[in-house]
Amino acid sequence: MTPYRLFGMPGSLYTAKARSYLIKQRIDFEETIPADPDWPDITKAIGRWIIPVLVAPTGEIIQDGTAIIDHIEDTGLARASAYPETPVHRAVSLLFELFGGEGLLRPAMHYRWDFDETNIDFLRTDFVAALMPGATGEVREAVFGAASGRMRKAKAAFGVSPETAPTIQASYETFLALLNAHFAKHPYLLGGRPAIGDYGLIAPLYPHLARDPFPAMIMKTRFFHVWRWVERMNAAQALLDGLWPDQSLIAADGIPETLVAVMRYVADEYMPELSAHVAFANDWLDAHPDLIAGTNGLPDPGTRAIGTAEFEWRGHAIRTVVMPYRFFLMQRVQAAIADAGDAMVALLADAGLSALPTLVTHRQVERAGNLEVWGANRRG
Ligand SMILES: N[C@@H](CCC(=O)N[C@@H](CS)C(=O)NCC(=O)O)C(=O)O
Repeated sequence: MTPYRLFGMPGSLYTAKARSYLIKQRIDFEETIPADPDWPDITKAIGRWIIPVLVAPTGEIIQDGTAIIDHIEDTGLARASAYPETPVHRAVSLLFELFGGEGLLRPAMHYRWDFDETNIDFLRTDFVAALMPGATGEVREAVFGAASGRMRKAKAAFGVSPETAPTIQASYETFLALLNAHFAKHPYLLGGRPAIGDYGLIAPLYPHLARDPFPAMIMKTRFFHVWRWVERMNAAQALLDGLWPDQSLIAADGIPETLVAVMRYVADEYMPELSAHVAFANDWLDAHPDLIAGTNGLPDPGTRAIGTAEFEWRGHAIRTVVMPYRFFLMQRVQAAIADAGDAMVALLADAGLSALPTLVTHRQVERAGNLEVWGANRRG
């Protein structure tokens, strides 16, 4: 049987989430690149150029890291489900899926694109090898110029600027220190095996922050246990290093103080942005009362952003791009928090996240045909 095929790039943030999951589940898959001759037909089928894409042995095409994980879960091929069975672990893990995928874009983009002296030769070779292997001379420069130009624009849209750079660095080092303290005692976020939160966090922490030369040095020289977790997340084996007796999760649905400390960081770093984005989306939805359910409400169904929102982040007024996909991940966290009931109330308060369940967009975000679309129901 043809194995699964994963279309992505070694340096791609979101490819890392799907890849890590497929490796951990020991799925038979081949990874390939956008230069693959099958890629143009795939982009046509999904309506936009976006990675990762998983093509199943049946020919089914699945775009989006979460959708890829859920596809494998649904087929029953997962060795160890990404979704913890106990309610607190499930909610906390989904929180880290959201934060990993969407909350660390400032350091991911800053450390990739603002250290050209150290990074640029690596990035040029890496990008061209995936987009047009063998290209030389002007063609090579043009391929890299187009891709890097787009990404440098995205960097600014996530709030990276000369003014915010020192704060991004300080904040990222605080994050690494907290995570390092946690991983010094726990091989994965919740104990002896990865869950959905680990798969979310690996997205920025491997391809950008552990693989690009400049930030790799920071992680390896100063935050060993985070680096070792990155290594673990790319290995089929558990690599418990004697830290944990077996592949079980922390007993009794418990969340250790080292992880509560990381949750407090998530609250400080990300809640103002999430709140501003929800407020912006609600104004936008109110201004589009005739929006047809099942669409993104925009002329191009592949468009991912609805605008930009300003908010206060660590003493800076910054403006970032609002993408409904984030609300899709946020809704998953909120559903898990609701299911956990009283068990999450004190933990959310302790972590400074009590407002998270109250951030509600007037329509839900759903996914259909590999796209993000607004649901029919008006809420809030
Ligand atoms: N929600 C998507 C996001 C995927 C995504 O943004 N992928 C990036 C690369 S890491 C991309 O394809 N960007 C489009 C571009 O490069 O133009 C997922 O999790 O799969």
